[in-house]
Amino acid sequence: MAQVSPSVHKALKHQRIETPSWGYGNSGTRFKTFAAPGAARNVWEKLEDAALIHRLSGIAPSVALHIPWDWVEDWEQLNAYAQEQGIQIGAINPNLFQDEEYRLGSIAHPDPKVRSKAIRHILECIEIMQVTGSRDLSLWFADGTNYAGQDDLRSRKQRVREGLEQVYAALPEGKRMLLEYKFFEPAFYFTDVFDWGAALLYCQALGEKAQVLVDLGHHAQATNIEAIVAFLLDEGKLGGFHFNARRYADDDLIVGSTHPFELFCIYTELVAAEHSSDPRAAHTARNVAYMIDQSHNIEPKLEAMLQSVLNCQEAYAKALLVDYPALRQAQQHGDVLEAHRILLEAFKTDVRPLLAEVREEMGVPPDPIRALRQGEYLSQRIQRRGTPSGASGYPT
Ligand code: LRH
Ligand code: MN
Ligand code: MN
Repeated sequence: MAQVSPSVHKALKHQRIETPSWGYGNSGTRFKTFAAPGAARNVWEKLEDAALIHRLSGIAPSVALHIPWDWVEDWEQLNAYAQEQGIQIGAINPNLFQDEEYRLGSIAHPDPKVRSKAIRHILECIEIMQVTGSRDLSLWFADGTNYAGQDDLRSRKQRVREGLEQVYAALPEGKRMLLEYKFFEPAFYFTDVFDWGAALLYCQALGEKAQVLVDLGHHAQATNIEAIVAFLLDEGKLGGFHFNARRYADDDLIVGSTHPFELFCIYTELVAAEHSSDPRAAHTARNVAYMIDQSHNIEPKLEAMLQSVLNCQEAYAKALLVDYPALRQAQQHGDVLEAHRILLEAFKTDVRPLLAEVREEMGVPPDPIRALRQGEYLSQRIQRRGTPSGASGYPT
């Protein structure tokens, strides 16, 4: 591999990926949850596991929480515990889908009492963010309808807009609201925030603290996600990612496992925007929240999470190796295949030696997966935790 510039090393050391608390507990599909030996049983153990992934990778220093799955009485205490473990609490995800009242939706529900309950829960999450120091409120609504005629679609749109406005008004300075879209499930006829365009319209109407969250699993198979990323960056509205692999739709398996080229192309859009002369795109790219949203069913949880973090690292490393000036020149000359080959050149580079070097410089194991497998981490957890049965903190 040709000499790599120190700026690539520097960028790799600053890469950040947030892992989700719900990926460390037992979870499954709606068909079955297989109990994983040593899986985390509560939020404390989830934080312990997230901290291990950070110690092994060096680039996963925060963990997202889902409320009330991760409910505790004393948030100061949880925050202090996270810090003791060497990590931070990241995005807060209100849960607006598991309560009886949400049968017909949360903020789009026809009954104003249910809508108020949903808003109260989100406001409670904003208070938690104040204690945990979280920057991002991560909003996903399971709201939708199953049958044509079930509810009035324009009224639902207005209710969502009103609800989001109330939440936005309560967001303190320095906090952001990330709005996640999904084109299907659990409702299959209509979903209230069904795509990036709908999410973007809401966020544009709300103001600059509202941005769109792109979950890779929430798209139809042929969707060009990197194009969505480019559009949102250009509008200053890309707030964050939920990384996973869309082959599995919402079963949320290892990112980059089936579409590594897509993940690389997404990262090239981000790297290009970060270095662009357009201040809005550059600022937006620098503030993107990179988060994983996965919960593994049959594979070992710690290893799957670590693999996901490393896949993002590899995609980012390759994106950093793209010769962007040459790419722009080929594009301007209309040299279709030269431009494409410039991307392929970087994508096909074996970055494993580079990453091993960077990891050594960072003081983390050069091969984190091997370190995880060879260490006592899992056996100690099995001894301490046993094999917790049933799902913990994930809808099945
Ligand atoms: C919904 C979703 C959303 C939830 C998470 C558990 O499919 O992607 O982000 O909060 O899964
Ligand atoms: Mn998600
Ligand atoms: Mn999802």
